Amino acid sequence: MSETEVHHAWLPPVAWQPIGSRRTLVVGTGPLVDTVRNEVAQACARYGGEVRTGQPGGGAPDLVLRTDPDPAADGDGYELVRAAGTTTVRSATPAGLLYGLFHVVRLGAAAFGADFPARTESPAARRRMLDHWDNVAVHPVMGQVERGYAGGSLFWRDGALREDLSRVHAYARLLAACGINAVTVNNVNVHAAEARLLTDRLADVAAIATVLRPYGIRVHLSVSFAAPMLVGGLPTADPVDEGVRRWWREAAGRVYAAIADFGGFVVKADSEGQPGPFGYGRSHADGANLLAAALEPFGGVVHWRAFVYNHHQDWRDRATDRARAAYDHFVPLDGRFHANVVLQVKYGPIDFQPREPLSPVIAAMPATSVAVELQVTQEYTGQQRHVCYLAPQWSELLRFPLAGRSVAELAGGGLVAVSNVGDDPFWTGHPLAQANLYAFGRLAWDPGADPGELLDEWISLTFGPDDPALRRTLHLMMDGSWRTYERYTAPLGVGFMVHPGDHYGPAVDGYEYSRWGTYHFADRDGVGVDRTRASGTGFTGQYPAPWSDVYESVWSCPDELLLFFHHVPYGHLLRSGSTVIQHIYDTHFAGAEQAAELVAWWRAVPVGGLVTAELHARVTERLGEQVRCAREWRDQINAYFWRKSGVPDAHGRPVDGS
Ligand code: GCV
Repeated sequence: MSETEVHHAWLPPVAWQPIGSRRTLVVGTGPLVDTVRNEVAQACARYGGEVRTGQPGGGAPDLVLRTDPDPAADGDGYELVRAAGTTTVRSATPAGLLYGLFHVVRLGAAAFGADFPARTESPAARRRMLDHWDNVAVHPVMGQVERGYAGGSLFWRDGALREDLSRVHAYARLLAACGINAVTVNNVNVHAAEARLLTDRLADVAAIATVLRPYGIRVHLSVSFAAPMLVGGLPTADPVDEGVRRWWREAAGRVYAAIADFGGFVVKADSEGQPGPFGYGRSHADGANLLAAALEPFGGVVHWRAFVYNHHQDWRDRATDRARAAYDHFVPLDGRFHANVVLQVKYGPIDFQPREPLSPVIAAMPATSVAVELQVTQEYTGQQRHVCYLAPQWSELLRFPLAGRSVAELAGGGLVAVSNVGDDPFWTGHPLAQANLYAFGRLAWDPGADPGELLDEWISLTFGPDDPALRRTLHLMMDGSWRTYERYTAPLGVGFMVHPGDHYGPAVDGYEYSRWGTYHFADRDGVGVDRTRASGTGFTGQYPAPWSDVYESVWSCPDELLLFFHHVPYGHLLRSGSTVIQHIYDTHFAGAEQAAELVAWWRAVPVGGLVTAELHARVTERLGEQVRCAREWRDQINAYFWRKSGVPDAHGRPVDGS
């Protein structure tokens, strides 16, 4: 594969062979049905099969893809059955047919084997969305893609829309194949050039929408709360100002005139320097409802982010707790948001750490539509240089019974994730990081799906179904990789300890005396943040029963979250039976060793078939960096806590970095 070619990801031509070598009947009309027909026709052109429309002649079809027009129908579901030698997908909407087709692709030859009874599939989340933190103009610090680890943007280059959007077309296919149906095309930090996407550069957004539409994907746009001033020439952005309200209505009207199926706005307000309603003494309900009212006539939604906290904190001030902020700001507003506002809440109360408790906001706003936000881009999980398959973490989070209902059920507003793709030939920098994007889409569709099975599904699609040895190796390398990463980084849920700014690699005190509110409070006696009601910041009180009590007590708090909720002595005995300090040493030795084992496993994988020389070399190069970085984490963390505590390793290993 040359640098200009693009990796096929989970849609290599061979994945289409079972369909492409058979006879398929496609019944239905409309643009999405055309997409289905074209996909099947391309597969048939390659593998000698046949695609028909209308009534069949010349023998029964092997596959029937049928959408029965039902104007009242909504949604993306379908029915799949195999009987009397024919596999049939039936849907009430064209979108359902598209997702049904990709289900048949996933099944491969099994779709055409023994009969199976009818099963209906429909997504748990209506909106399954990827946010791109892509900048139109290259940002002096954050570059073309904020927290992007896979090259440039698929959409934008050096201040302009890319002329060639064929990568966007290929991306749309991949996204539809894993169930994604919404994409935000620019960063939530909206700078000057990006603010204009709403006005004089709207045509750029419309051009992207045209490419994504055939795959059932709607475009959303991140907007600045200050847009009426930045691009509208108004003296204020105050949400109660009639001129401001009119400006947003007209802006929304222009958007829908250009993009009839536009999804809506995403807003980061009063957060990390972005403007918001606080600037006018208004609430976030006032702010969100302003935009919601403008979008309402057109059926659009506002994804309003709950990531609001004081990023000018004084580290001496122990009463201010960043973890509390979203709840304190938003829960009092429950019931005050318009129906088309979706509150977009990061899964944890801090910031996409490898281990955090769930954000209590998710369970605390029954009268508000809530979406949960995950991070596929690996800002804090190895930046696509480390193997870190995140689906086990997401699955754990989505199944968690936060208030008698799982997080997936509470997320009625959908699932959102920050995308990890760029213009890299492998899409994601690390080729194995493609699995995270795939698994996010599949979990957004079915949060109950088993992450290990999703991994196997991804491996079989991406590398072909016929290599059990490769499948075993990749499964071994990836399935436990999130826990491995957790072992060699910040211990027991305390988080951060990353290099300031770029957030890569260890810096134990990197944020300890900073304004960002991400502390660990290690001293000679102990470590951790006291967030109890009894003696700390009271954050545990934001949880519903039983979690408020489970987290409050040092004895019932799960080990993996202990230092998130408690400050304990190094000799504190964990539920596992180990002490905190010994756990730190043990997990860091083990984690770095497990990272090193990845190299041996991968070395045994031969180049050949869909494991091209380029892909093999790229993974090898990334693994080298992972091993180096994991060792660095091990030595810095162990040395730091040895120096603080003076407690030696019980097994006599060197913990001073020697
Ligand atoms: C887009 C973290 C990241 C920022 C990001 C922010 C957010 O703080 O480091 O780069 O900004 O989250 O989610 O808005």
